[in-house]
Amino acid sequence: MTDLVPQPVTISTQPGSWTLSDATGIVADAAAEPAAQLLRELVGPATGLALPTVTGGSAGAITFRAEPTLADEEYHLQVRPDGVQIAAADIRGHRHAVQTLQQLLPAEVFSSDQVDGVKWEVPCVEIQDKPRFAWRGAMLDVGRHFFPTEFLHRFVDLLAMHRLNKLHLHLTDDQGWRIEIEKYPRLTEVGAWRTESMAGHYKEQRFDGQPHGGFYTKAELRGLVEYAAARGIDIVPEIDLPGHMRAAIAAYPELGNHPEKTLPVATTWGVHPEVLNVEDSTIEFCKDVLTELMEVFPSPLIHIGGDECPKDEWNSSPAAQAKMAELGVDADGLQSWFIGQLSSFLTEKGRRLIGWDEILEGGLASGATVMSWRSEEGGIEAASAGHDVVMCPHLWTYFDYYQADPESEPVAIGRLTPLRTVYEYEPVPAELGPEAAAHVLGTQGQLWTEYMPTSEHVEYMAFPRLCALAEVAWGTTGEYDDFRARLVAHLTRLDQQDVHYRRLDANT
Ligand code: TNX
Repeated sequence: MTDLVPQPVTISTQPGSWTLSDATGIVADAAAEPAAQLLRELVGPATGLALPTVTGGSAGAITFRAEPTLADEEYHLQVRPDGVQIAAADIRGHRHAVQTLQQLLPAEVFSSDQVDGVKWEVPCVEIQDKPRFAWRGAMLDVGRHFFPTEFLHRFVDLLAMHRLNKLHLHLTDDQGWRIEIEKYPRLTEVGAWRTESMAGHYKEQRFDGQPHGGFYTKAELRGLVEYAAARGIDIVPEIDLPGHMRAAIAAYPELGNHPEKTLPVATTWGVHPEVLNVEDSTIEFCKDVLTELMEVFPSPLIHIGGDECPKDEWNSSPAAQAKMAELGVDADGLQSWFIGQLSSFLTEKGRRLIGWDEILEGGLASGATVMSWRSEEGGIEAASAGHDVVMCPHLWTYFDYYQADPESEPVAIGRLTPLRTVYEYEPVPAELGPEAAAHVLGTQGQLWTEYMPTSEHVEYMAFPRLCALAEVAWGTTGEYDDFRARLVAHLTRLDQQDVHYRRLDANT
């Protein structure tokens, strides 16, 4: 099938076809072998074919070739009656070619069970392709709801299929702490559990009264990192601080501004007033947590959140006021100081800080990358000042918002982000000159999960909007109607994987 998502930069169809069969082998040198292995893993279950390694010149083979003149992530894919040629500078391009080749096969190739009676035929094509942006991602909030590790693996597969390359894992929030930290066991013993689920309607604050919780061990997360890396996906971990820390404060009240009060892990939606205090011991706690986080995640960028930190507790805390006086700053400046401490720490460890756009307030740490969520403004300001930015303004990239008329949809958070809106998003704001525009790394879709209690529901909110975002990030968007027509074919690939996506309707 030549209806691909994301659409490649150029694709030309030629007469004839090639067929994958039990006679097909793979030619790959050691550098391309992981891509060959990925191809076997992707097409093996449905086709039952082993795709053994063969020597160059074998008839009908799939040949991986190194082509150093190609750009980062670029690939050329040529399907001819006598075989498939794949060229790329490195493994990343080779992997993209594998994903594209899988889409060119009949949709049944996406089945996890063997499918008999299908001719695994691919039309002859020539594709030259490379992404526009280096950051093509999705953020999944596992704090508000916990999802099983198996789902994270499946989600990685679905991202890779769309040639996305970043999974930003929001690991902690007021309503749950989801990563094992050996030095602070109560973070998961206490912080990973709450007494009520958040599946109710936020406006009426109705909850179903069910306890909810869970966390990932370091071993599970290391396994996920490795699995994702083999599919070309980097995992960017987030510990959200100094706000959104109620689960941690429930576990260790001494981290908060009212250590005498023991609070439960939050069970309601919204921005909670409880934030970390600014004691040296709390900064040390943050560094200890980041140290263990870095042991699990090799990501050069470490996300420290920084969003929605209400300043009321600091403004009424004698200790925080003393700190502001000592530093000669207001509460925004205090947050900036807090983030700055962690930024220096990460830099010492050879990593860099990334945070939501509130980290701009009170002054941005040098070398920090900004995720611009409240609007495009933060991104424009940061890029103009020479900082890298990931554009994720909520009006286009929030997949926790409704995708159609709320009357006909399951409960979601307030606003509307229909498929077309996502598709029509342009990540580089027109006002940026070329130098600042080069700091726009790319974009990502946000899955805040207050109202996504199950993995199935995450899929419903994510797809097909992530299909649209993938094409925006790849940089090949055109007419919406053309995309929609390709999407109809593409959804049969998701059907084969039993993805619980939202169906298209006459209004989509
Ligand atoms: C704002 S976006 C938040 C999240 C919520 C989301 C709901 C951001 C950095 N913070 O905590 O889940 O709105 O749409």
